[in-house]
Amino acid sequence: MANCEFSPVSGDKPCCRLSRKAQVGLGVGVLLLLIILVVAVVAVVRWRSPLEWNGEGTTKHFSEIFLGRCFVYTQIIRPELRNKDCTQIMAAFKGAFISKNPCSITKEDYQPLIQLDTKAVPCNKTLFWSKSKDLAHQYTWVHGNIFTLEDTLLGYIADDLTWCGDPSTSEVNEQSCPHWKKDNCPNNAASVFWKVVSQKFAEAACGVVQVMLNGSLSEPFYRNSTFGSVELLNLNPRKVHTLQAWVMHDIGGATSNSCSGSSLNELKLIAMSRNITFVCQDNY
Ligand code: JS2
Repeated sequence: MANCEFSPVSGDKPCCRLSRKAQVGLGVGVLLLLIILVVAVVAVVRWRSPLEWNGEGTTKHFSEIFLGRCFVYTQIIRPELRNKDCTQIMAAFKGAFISKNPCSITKEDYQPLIQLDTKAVPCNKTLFWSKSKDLAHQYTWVHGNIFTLEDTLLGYIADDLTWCGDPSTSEVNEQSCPHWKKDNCPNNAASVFWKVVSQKFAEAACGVVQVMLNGSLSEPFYRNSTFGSVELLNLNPRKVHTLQAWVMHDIGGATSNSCSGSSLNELKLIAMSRNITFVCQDNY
């Protein structure tokens, strides 16, 4: 308690000197208050700033690129899609990952977007690929009447882009995004997107479907690839009667594998087990 003493000489009002114990208590209280204040400020700063990851951040000017590609695709490449609302498509795309934990994205998060992409590829015109992206795209660019996933609206818009969000903000995270391996984050926004659209692309395929494989690799076909683990297993045998593999070799490169190799034989067995006829051609 404070000891109150009246000083007759100065006529001052009674002045209260805190007891030693009260002074220590007050000091500890002030110190605790300061610590709580500092912790609160740090927490707010950290809460407000995006999480840091090992992968590259969202592609710069993401929204502008997204909208630009959407308009090019719907107004020039596929004018029959001119009535598609690119702003609505981008809102549905962002709605899948903005303000969410970037390592807990689900297939359901992308369903509103998938429902906006209704154009299916004509029968006999689907081209899958694995470790042969550039050649596959050169082929479809030249031939025009056969389509990879990246020749469809969503694949065309998203190809080679990086994106992720953060629980603390409604903006994309441009500083960093989770790396599926280094951050042990398989359910990141981009990986889940490609699995979802690859599955839908395969489910919609019909007639004879093609896959371009890289014969300069020791294993042109491997089960854990997106083609091997998602698309091949989501082909509908009631719609797809034949899978045609094109094993392509780098010109002047190693010819380490071909239709007669064990890797292609594994693919053949999987196709046949799903009642899909398998045909293979070297260097189609
Ligand atoms: C990250 C991307 C991108 O049949 C093809 C395509 O339809 C594709 O969707 O899936 C197959 C290729 O995947 P796969 O067999 O694992 O081969 P890869 O050469 O290792 O290509 C991996 C890319 C798969 C998904 N993906 N991922 N960033 O821009 C991108 N574009 C695609 N298609």
